[in-house]
Amino acid sequence: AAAPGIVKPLPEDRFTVRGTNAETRFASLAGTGYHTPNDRFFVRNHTATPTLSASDWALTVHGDGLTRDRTVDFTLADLRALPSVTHSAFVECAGNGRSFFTGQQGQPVSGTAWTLGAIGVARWRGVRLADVLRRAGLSRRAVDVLPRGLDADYVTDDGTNLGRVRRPLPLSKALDDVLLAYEMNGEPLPPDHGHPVRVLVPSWVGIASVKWVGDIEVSAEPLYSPWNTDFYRLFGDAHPDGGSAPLTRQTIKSAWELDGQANLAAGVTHRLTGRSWSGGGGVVAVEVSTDSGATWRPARLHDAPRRDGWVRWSTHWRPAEPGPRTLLARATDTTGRTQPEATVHNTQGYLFDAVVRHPVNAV
Ligand code: MTE
Ligand code: MO
Repeated sequence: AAAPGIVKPLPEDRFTVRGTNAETRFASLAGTGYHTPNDRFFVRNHTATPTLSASDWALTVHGDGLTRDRTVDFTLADLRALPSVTHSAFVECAGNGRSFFTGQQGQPVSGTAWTLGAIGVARWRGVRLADVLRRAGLSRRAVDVLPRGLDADYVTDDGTNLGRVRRPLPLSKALDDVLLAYEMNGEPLPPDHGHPVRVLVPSWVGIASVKWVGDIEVSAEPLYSPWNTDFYRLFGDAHPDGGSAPLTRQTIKSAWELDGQANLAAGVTHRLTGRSWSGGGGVVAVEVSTDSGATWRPARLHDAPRRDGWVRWSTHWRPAEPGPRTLLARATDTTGRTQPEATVHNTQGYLFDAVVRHPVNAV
C-alpha cells in the first residue's frame, strides 16, 4: 500500500493515506509504548521522499551570519564525532486536526484534511544545532537560520514553483533546543523522516523540522520563504492586518485511541485509552465525557507531564444501551490552558485546539 512519494509500507490498519501524506491511525497506538513506532509515524511530504546516501551526504553551512562569510561542510561522520544528545519530542503538523474546522464548526479551510493523527513522538538522537553553528563560526551579526531540504522543488496546484522546502528559524530558537537528528527511536533516520539528517525543532509546528537537510544559511538579515510568509501564519477575519506572525509553538489536543464510529458492546465495561499533548508545556490533567459533554470526570494519567511530549491516559466506560454516542476528551497544560469548545477560524486551518467530538456506536 505504498503511496507515491512514501517509502515505508503503509498498511491500512496503521495509516490513512492522502496523496504523499500518511496519517497515523490513533487506534493503532493502543497498547504501544510511549514513543510512536517508526512503522506507524505519520508522514507529511510536500513532494516525494528522496533516497539519499548517508556516505555521500554533507551539510553546507554558509551565509553572512558566519564570521568572514564562510562556507563550512559537515559530513555525517563529522556530526557523529560531536557530542550527541537524545531528546523525546513530538513532530506535529500545524494543520493537524484541520478537518474539524469544517466537520465541527462548518468553516471552510484549505490543506490536507487531517483528523488527529498528524503527530508522533519519537526519541531523536543527534547533535545540537548550536554546536554546529558555533563550529561553523557564528558571527555576532547573525539573526536568522534557514535550513533547506534536499527533496524536489515544491510546485503548488496552480503551477507555481516555490523551490525547495525551507523555513527560517530565529537565532534564539536555533541556539536553544534544536537538534540535527540522525536517529529516530534508536534507528538511523528512516527515508520518510529525513534520512540521513533532519532538523528537529521541539514544540514548534512540524514545518520547522526540515527533513533531508542539505544546507543551512545563517544570515545577518531576516530571511523569508513561502513557509513563513504565505503559509504557516494565521489568515482570516480574526487577523485582518495581513496575518499573524509566523507560527511557532504547537497548541493543545487530545485523541482517543479508537477509530471513529468504533463499535463497543453495550452492557460491557470497556477500558478506553488516549493521549493528550501541548506545545505550551506538559499536560497536567485530562477530563473525559461519554455523554456528549453533559458530565465530565478525570481520566487516569499514565505519564508525568512532559514538555515536548504527550501523556497517555485511560478511563472505564460501560455503555448501558445500544445506540450512537459521543466521546470527548479535554486536556489542561502546565500553563493552565484548557482545550476550548471551538477554535477561532483561520483560512488555512492551522492550530485546531477545540475538544473533538468522537463518535462511537454502542452495539
Ligand atoms: N522537510 C522537507 N524537506 N520537506 C517536507 O515536505 N514537510 C514538513 C516537515 N519537514 C517537509 C519537511 C512538514 S509540513 C511536517 S508536518 C513534518 O516535516 C513531518 O515530519 P514527518 O514526515 O517525519 O512526520
Ligand atoms: Mo506540516
